[in-house]
Amino acid sequence: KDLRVGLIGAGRMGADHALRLEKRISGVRLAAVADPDLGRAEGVAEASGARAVADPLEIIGDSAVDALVIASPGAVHEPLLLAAIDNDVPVLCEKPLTPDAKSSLRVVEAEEARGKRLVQVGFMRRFDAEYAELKRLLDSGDLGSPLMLHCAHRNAATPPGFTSEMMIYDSVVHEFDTARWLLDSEISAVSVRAPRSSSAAPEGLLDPQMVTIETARGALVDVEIFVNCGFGYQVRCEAVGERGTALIGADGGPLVHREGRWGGTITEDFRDRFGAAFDREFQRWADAARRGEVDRTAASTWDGYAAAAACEAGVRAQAGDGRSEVDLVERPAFYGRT
Ligand code: ISE
Repeated sequence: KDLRVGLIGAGRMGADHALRLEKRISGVRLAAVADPDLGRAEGVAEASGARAVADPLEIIGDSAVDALVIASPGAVHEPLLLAAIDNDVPVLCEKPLTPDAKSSLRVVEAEEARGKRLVQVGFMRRFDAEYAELKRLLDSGDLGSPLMLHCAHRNAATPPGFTSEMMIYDSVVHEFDTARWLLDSEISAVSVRAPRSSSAAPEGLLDPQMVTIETARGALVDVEIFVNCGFGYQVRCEAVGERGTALIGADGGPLVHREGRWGGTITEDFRDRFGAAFDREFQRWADAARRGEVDRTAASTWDGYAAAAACEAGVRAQAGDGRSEVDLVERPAFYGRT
């Protein structure tokens, strides 16, 4: 029996996920789409004949919906997640879990009180083939104990209204999750510094920035976040261990030689660079939900909270004297070991 999925949020991300659910994920059916802009919900729902509503709370707990994908703005995630947990509905929630640590912690506490893992957070890089291979390499010990990660996270350009703080909580949030996941450690402090801004950056945007992540187990992660690099969408990570290094995100694809030139192409946007990762994340999520489980390789509610706490430290560091410690509560046994 197909998993009947309710999609909340019919914007750019939601529309992309609707297509994914309809065309590329097996064992699911898009059963409902909710968006305050009913016209937009109807537009996304049309192809699959799904029900379109304006109020997302109408589809949470609806007997015709088995599971939820939340792709609405982070600011509205908390009440939706709490309603889903209350109704025992499995959820794949696009990052961020919620915009701040305090509200994320409320979701952690609600899920823990429910006593059942229901929520996954959409940190899709965990499902990217290169990141997964890097994680396997690090876990195997082949590189020796990890000491550092060197990361570059480059976007071609940013939408209007993108702020210096968003570069931390909307962009570098991915490195906070991948650092915790790759290095199997919580984050203890975040530093933020910046060179002079690029002349291509919109007025007032601190772009690029250099973020340094200190992990509780003593590793250091440096992240160049550059969101108006102009040339394409590029995400790189080089792990440095005591006995070796491994680099991912070097430009893939065919090496083309023609008319006296050589080179390849660079993806434009995260949806093509990580399209296959989203597909793998969604398929594993749907398969687990049909078994009444969550995909334990995905980011949990705890991971969403820990990323939110690191983002807050990053924004504090950016606004303050450059470095800030991460405030984290004790990790509940319900979420396993660090
Ligand atoms: C966006 O929200 C994402 O999640 C992308 O992965 C990231 O590269 C981009 O900077 C964010 O704005």
